[in-house]
Amino acid sequence: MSGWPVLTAGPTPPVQPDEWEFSVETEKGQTSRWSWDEMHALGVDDIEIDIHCVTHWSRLGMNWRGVSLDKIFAQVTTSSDYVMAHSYGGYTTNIPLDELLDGRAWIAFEADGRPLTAEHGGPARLLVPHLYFWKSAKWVRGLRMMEREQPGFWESNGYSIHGDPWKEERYW
Ligand SMILES: Nc1nc2c(c(=O)[nH]1)N[C@H]1C(S)=C(S)[C@@H](COP(=O)(O)O)O[C@H]1N2
Ligand SMILES: [Mo]
Repeated sequence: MSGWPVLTAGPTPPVQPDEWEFSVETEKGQTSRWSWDEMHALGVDDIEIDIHCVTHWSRLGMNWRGVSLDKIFAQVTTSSDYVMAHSYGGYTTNIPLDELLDGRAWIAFEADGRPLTAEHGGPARLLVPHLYFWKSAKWVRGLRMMEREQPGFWESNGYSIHGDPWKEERYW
């Protein structure tokens, strides 16, 4: 897709929709799981947003399609305030739970009217457009609840733990 750079640390993991599974594991070790079809059955939103990468590019007015994290967390009981997102291939990124709620984060499957390509995180990625794009974990496979904030991949490699593009929170 023109004007949309690919930024991946490492190889693109091959993940098929029929083998993709998403899970949320709580601090008590309870795990909820959704298959591709179960995830779609939660209800799909159309989203128009801008994305911002730490390396100074933005892509404005993108159309995405995905399931709101509000729908997922409606089915999860947790008292933790922090989340570690995990991807197929091993990438991780940490996000406070409240940043993922209130219609601000999705499990996204489509961008600009097409299924996400593998290099952009297909079949599914996290989409948290109000934070820097490294929080939008490609090939997302699940979230783990954490009682204390811990750094993910980029957060322990020099980027801000929070990642708000409007506050210029780029580095530790
Ligand atoms: N699994 C995974 N997700 C990832 C990354 C990665 O290396 N692996 N890079 C992050 C970074 S730094 C950015 S800017 C965006 C880039 O997404 P794009 O390649 O679709 O533009 O994905 C984020 N999500
Ligand atoms: Mo990035």
